[in-house]
Amino acid sequence: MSPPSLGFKLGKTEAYIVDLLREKGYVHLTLFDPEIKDPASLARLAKLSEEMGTDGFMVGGSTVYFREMMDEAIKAIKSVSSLPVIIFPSNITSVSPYADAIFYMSLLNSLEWWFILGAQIHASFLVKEYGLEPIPMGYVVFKGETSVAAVGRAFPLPESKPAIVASYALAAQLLGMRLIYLEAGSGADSPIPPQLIRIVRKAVDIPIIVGGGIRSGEDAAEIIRAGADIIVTGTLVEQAPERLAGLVKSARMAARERPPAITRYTGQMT
Ligand code: 1GP
Repeated sequence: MSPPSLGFKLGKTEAYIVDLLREKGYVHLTLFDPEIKDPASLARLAKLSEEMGTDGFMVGGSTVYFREMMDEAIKAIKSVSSLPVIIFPSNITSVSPYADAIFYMSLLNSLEWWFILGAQIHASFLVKEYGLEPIPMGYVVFKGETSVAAVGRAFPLPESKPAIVASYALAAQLLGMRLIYLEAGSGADSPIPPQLIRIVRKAVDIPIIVGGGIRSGEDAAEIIRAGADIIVTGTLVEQAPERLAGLVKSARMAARERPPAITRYTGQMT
């Protein structure tokens, strides 16, 4: 069956992600926080991550307050890799002209208008001026003891209430967002539980991104089997980059064993 027409043309980075989802059933993104590693280390880790099978990079951090840090980090990654670099913004200071794309995201469970819509309004003309490809995304945060929850004034969603979480994800889809990101927070003790991902999978047909606390191949495989399309790891590459190859391999095998998860772009039903 041919994929349904979307009624609009995807940008280059989003089309690359969708093509990978069609071809191999999942995508792995490596997150770099410019506050944690200097540009030279980032370049080294980016090269290594590409060799180990990552599909692209996200750059951002909850407490990156200086645009220059974003610029230098993105330039360093781009100097060694041609994989796409996507801004993972925490505020308007994250908007750098050197990236390929930006997750144009709304922190749906923030208690503050600024993180839901305010920063997006303030950054809109900047994104246009820089020619960044916006990828509209809903973002929900779990677990209180993380930087993202504190900085984003998030009211963390309860992992034990999947129906509530699914209603946030479905609202994101109905509002026209093309991705939903379930975030445990960088450095979280454990990843988002698979049973929660399964319920969200049933509710939406946009791709699901899962990140935070994913450290092992088994974590990654479980998350993929539960229905995630895109997995993000950050801390693993900062602390034990040699383990990335194994994680990517497990994710690839898990994706091969399951039916294609997304329906919106592939036209296949879960
Ligand atoms: C955080 O989901 C990402 O925004 C990655 O988390 O650093 O725990 O891999 P980790």
